[in-house]
Amino acid sequence: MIELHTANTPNGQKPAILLEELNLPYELNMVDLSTGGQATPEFLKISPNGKIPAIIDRDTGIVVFESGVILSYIAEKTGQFQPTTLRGRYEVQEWLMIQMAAIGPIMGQLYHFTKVAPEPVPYAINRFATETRRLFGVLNRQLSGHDYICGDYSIADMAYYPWMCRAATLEIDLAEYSNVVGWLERVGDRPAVQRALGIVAAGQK
Ligand SMILES: N[C@@H](CCC(=O)N[C@@H](CS)C(=O)NCC(=O)O)C(=O)O
Repeated sequence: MIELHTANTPNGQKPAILLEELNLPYELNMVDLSTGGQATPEFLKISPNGKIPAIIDRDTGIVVFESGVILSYIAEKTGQFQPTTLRGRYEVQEWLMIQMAAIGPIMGQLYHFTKVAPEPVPYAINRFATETRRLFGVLNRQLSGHDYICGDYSIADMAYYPWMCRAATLEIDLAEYSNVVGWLERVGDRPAVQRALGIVAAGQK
């Protein structure tokens, strides 16, 4: 049984999507970010960077933090949602790393400067909006001729979806990215994805 410590954010949704896809039993523990639940001494023991999500695998005693690593751990443990070949698995890791290192942080900064910053900073908004659009273009090219990012549906898709589906909130016009639009529909139509987003939003299963 896996304990999932999470919150209703894009990174927090990713492991729930995989667990729902796998139909694995898991215990949902919501961390209240608004009251600093991520910075308590107990939580820092499982996630030293003070960020959700994190898991505790009670079967193995292994604790994992960082959403991309959590997806990789569960995929490796179950042998699902990643390719069976070494090359294929590393292709998934390449795309997962772009999500973790670029899409997440850049869209996170764009959200901050457009929705949270106490004063407008046009240089920052322009920088992060330009880079977000460039990254949407990268994914759009990768999805040309593929239904999913690495061919078959994998943990790479589960990592990108919760971020990419927020394009409208960040005023990213998807008209230029038709492959991304089709992919968003395919992934968003999956019952497990819908269940996961509903569960994390409700804070209960
Ligand atoms: N690279 C990390 C980022 C995690 C992250 O930024 N989590 C945010 C929510 S999406 C968080 O815990 N924020 C609370 C805080 O910064 O205090 C991952 O993907 O797991």
